[in-house]
Amino acid sequence: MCIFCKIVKGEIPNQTILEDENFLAFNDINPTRKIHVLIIPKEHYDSFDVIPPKIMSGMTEFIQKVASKLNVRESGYRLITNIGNDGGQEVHHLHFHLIGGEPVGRLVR
Ligand code: D5M
Repeated sequence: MCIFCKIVKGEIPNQTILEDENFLAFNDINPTRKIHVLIIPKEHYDSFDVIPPKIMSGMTEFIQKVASKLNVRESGYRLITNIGNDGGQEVHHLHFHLIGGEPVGRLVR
């Protein structure tokens, strides 16, 4: 079973920010910004690339609730989802990184 499925099942501890029947938001173990939260569907999907589009509508609403709870909707924040090898994905259970709490900078090469 993947590490995030174990978190969903409560087999690995996490710092939960928000949870509902279908989604979970918890602090990244290795934060890159003042706020670094991972948002996942409880059901396992390998990545964004394979999710049924209908999952995203619930996920969008949930992410907005997480942003409200973190109080970053006015200041702004960045959402990232890494997909596959070139995308730098390490955990193969769909997750969005929500980073913020400070200016996160531009995407530059
Ligand atoms: O990012 C995977 C992210 O998952 C990475 O930022 C570390 C985080 N991670 C890994 N294990 C845990 C646990 N147990 N709790 C919280 N966060 C965790 P990726 O987009 O796949 O590169």
